[in-house]
Amino acid sequence: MNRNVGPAATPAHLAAPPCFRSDVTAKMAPSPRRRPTPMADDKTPPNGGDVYETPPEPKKAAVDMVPASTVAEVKGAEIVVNVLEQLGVEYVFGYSGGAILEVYDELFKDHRKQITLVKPAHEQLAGHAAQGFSRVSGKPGVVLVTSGPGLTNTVTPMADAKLDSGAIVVIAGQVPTFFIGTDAFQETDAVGTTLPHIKHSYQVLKTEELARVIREAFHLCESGRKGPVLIDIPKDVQQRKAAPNYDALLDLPGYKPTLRPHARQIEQAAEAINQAKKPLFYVGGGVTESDAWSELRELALKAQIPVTTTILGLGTFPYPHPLSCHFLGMHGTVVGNYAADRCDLLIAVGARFDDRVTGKKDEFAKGAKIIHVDIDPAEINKNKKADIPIISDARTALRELLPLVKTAEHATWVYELDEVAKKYPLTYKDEDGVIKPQYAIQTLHRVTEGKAIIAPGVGQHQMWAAQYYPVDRPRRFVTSGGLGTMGFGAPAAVGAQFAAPNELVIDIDGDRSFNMTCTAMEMTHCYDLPTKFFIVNNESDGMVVQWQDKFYRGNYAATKTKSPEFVKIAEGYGVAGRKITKKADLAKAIEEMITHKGPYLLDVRVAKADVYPMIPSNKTFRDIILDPDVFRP
Ligand SMILES: Cc1cc2nc3c(=O)[nH]c(=O)nc-3n(C[C@H](O)[C@H](O)[C@H](O)COP(=O)(O)OP(=O)(O)OC[C@H]3O[C@@H](n4cnc5c(N)ncnc54)[C@H](O)[C@@H]3O)c2cc1C
Ligand SMILES: Cc1ncc(C[n+]2csc(CCOP(=O)(O)OP(=O)(O)O)c2C)c(N)n1
Ligand SMILES: [Mg+2]
Repeated sequence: MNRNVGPAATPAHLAAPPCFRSDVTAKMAPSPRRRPTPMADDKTPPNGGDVYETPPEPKKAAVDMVPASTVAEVKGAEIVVNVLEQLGVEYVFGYSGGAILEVYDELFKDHRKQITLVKPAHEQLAGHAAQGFSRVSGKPGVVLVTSGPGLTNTVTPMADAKLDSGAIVVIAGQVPTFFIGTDAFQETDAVGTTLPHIKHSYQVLKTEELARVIREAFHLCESGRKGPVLIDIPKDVQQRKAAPNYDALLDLPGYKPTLRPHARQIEQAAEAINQAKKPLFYVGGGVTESDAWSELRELALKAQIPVTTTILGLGTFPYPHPLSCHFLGMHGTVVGNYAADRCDLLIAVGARFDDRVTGKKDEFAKGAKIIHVDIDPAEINKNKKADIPIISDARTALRELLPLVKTAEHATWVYELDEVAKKYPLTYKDEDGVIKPQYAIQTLHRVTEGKAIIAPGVGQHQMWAAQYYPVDRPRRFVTSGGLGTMGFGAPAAVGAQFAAPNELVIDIDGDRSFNMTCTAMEMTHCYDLPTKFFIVNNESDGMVVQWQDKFYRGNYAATKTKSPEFVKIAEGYGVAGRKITKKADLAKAIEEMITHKGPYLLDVRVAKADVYPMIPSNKTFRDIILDPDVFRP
C-alpha cells in the first residue's frame, strides 16, 4: 500500500494507473502477451481482415424504458444488480462481507427472482465453480466477493482462468474511496494484486459509470480471446445514488479483436493444405471456445486430415475415430506425438504450443510447415514460428477454408498413423487383487457409457481421465490445464452442474486435490445437486511421486499422505458415499453412484502406478518413455 497517500487524498491521486479507473475513458491495459500483429509477408495489410465486433445491445430492464435524464436516481448496488439481470445472469458464485454488503442486500430483495447466489465455503471455490459453469455453458461465470481476503482468495481462479482463457467476471467490494490508500480494514490493492492475472480490470470511482463498466467488462470477458475481468467497487460507490444510464455506449477504442481472417492468408493456407502429403490438425481450447467443432470435422473428413488435440481441446474431434490421434503432449498418445513429429504440415487451430505439448520447442514438428490460426496475435510466433499466420476466430477461419480445400485421401499417411496407433495403444498392465487407477477410470467410462461431463483435479488422475475417459463432444472435459490448480475439480464440477442440471457430472479427483477443496460438497447438499465425486485415491501426490521416482532417486519428500476417510467427510456434508478397495466391487458401486438421486462420493483405493506415455519436460518425441510393464525394450 502506498503510505504517501494519506486519508485526505482524493481518488484522482490513487496509485492505480488511470487506465483502470472509470473516471477516464477505459483503455486496454497492454497485456504482457500482446504484441504487434505478425504478417504472412509484407504485402499483407496491417490488421488484415480486421473486423470490429460490435458489442451486443444490452437487454432492456423495466427501469430502462424511460430516457436516462428522467430516471430516478438509484443506489449503485441497485445498478449493479439491474445490469447483471439485463445481461441475463442467472447464477452468481460468491461470498459476502462488509465491502460488498450493499450488492448482496440488493441481490436478496424480495422482488429479485432472476439470479441465484451460489455460496461455497471459500472464495477460491466460487472462482473455480464460475469457470466450470462458463466452460460448460459458454457464458461468463460471475463471482461476487468482498474486499481484502475475499478478493485475494480469488486470485488463484483468476490466474487459472487467465492461463486457460476462461471467461469469468469477478466483482469485488472495496473499502470506500475516502479510505483507499490508508491500509483500511480489509483493504487490498485489488487492481495491483491481480494485474498479471486478468485480461482487464476496473476500479469504479463514480456510481454513474457502473452500468457502462459492467457491460464493458462482460464484453471484454467473453469476446475475442476470453479471459477473467475484475471490477473493483468501493463501498461508497455502491451506496451513492446516480441516474443509471444503461444505454451508455461502450468505449473501447483500443480493443478490436480480429475475428475474420485475411483472405490472402486463407488462400495460402488452403494451398498448403492441398499440397501437403502428411497434414495434421493440432487443435486446442480455441476450437472449444469458438464452437468450431463441426467445421473442424467437416474439413478433416473432406481432406482426410488426421486430428490430434490438446487436453483443452478434448471432445472437439471424436475419439475413437479413424482420423483421431487422441491428444498429444507429455502424456498424450504415442500416435498423437508421432504424428506431430512426422507431419509435413501442422495446422494449429486455437492451440498455443504450450511446453506440455511441444517438449523441446525447436524439435517439435521440426520438419513441418506451420499454419497457426489464433484469435490472439500475441500467440503467433510466441513459442513456434508460423509459416502461415492466420489471426482469426477459429470457426470463421475454418469456414472460409472449407470451400478452398480440395477433397483428398492421404491414404498412406492415415495408414501409417493407424499402424502406429495399433502398435502403441493407450494401455497398462492390469492386475487382479488391486484396483489400477487406469482400470478405475476405464470402468467408470464403461458403466457411464462415456456420457458424463468430467471435471478432474490435477495430477496423475487428470491425465488418466484424459486418456481413459474420452468425451465425444466439446465442453465436457473441464480441466485446469495451464495453471494446473489442484482443487479445481470439485468446485468446477459443481459449477458445471449448474450449467447442465440434467447431466451426469463427475469430479474425477485425486485424493490430495480433493482434500484441498472437498468443502465443495457443501454446495451439492445446499443446492440439491446430483454431482458425483469419484476419488482415485492412491494416498499420495501421485504425479509428484512419479517425478520423484524418475528424477529424484525415489526420495518421497512430503508426498505420501495417509488419506482421510472421505466417506465420513461426505456424510458430514449430507453426501452419500462408499469406499471401494476390491476390484470386484467397483462396477456395481459405480452403478450405485450414478443411479443415486443426490450427490455421491466414491472413494476408490487404487494401486500405485505411473502415467505413460511420458515425454519428460523439454525433451522430444525421441525421448518418449513407454510403460515398461507393457512395452518391453
Ligand atoms: C499435470 C499436467 C500435465 C499436462 N499434460 C498435457 C499433455 O500431455 N497434453 C496437453 O495437451 N496438455 C497437457 N497439459 C495442459 C497444458 O499445460 C496446457 O494447458 C494445454 O496444453 C494448453 O492447451 P491449448 O494449446 O489448447 O491452449 P489454451 O490455453 O486452451 O489456449 C487456447 C488458444 O486458442 C486461442 N483462442 C481462444 N479463443 C479462440 C477463438 N475463438 N478462435 C481462435 N483461437 C482462439 C487462444 O488465444 C490460445 O492461444 C497438462 C497440464 C497438467 C496440469
Ligand atoms: C495448488 C497446487 N499445489 C501443488 C501442485 C503441484 N502438484 C501437481 S500434481 C500434485 C499431486 C496431486 O495429487 P492428487 O490430487 O492426489 O493426484 P494424483 O497425482 O495422486 O492422481 C501436486 C502436489 C499443484 N499443481 N497445485
Ligand atoms: Mg493422489
